[in-house]
Amino acid sequence: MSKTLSLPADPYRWPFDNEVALSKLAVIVIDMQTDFCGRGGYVDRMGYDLSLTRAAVEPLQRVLAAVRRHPEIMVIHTREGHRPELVDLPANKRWRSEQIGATIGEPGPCGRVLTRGEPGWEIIPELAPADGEIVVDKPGKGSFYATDLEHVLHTCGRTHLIIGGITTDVCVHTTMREANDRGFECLMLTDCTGATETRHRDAAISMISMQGGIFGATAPSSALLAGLESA
Ligand code: C5J
Repeated sequence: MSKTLSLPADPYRWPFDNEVALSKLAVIVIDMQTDFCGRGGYVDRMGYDLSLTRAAVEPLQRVLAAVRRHPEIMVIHTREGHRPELVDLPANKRWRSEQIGATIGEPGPCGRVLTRGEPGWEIIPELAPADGEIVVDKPGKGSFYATDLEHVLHTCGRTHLIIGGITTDVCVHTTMREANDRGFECLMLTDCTGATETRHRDAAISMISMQGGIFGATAPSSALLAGLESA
């Protein structure tokens, strides 16, 4: 008999179709890179409080430890970053980053800002992908844009997504919206995500529950951990 998951969430018990087999589930950890939560990275250089994006680290460690006990669940990590030649960096994205003092592609304390292969672009060691986990590199905010994520999920029969990472209001939200439009059933883990401003994080979480769950549902990671215990 296949193991299944069902858990209390907001605004409905997740998933909508009562329960999901672990073999149809993917956990997506978004952009837990030094550039978004480490000293000298992109977000730090823009002057934001790193404790807000780092708040997701420990809850995500607990979730990954629990999920890794169930090899049926697929684990996917994403990294935002640009090719060293910057041929995938739109001029307006570069210009905006320059205005705020963290020009993408230029050298900084963690190497070239948001550039593939540089120290700042790496996933932080605390959340390093384990052997066999999938890493998706993306040039934009959404994880589906200009990547093979959708193809991978379809090929591996994954219909339900549990999402965490940073930042809540940007890459996490964009990915959840993209996934929802493609018919994936999504759950965001509220304590496994953080933003550069608390009010933006809170608004992004609250928005998900409008209209009966406009993009899916949200739950604290404790609900997932309890659900996995009884799976
Ligand atoms: C941002 C992200 N905020 N990973 N990227 O620029 O959310």
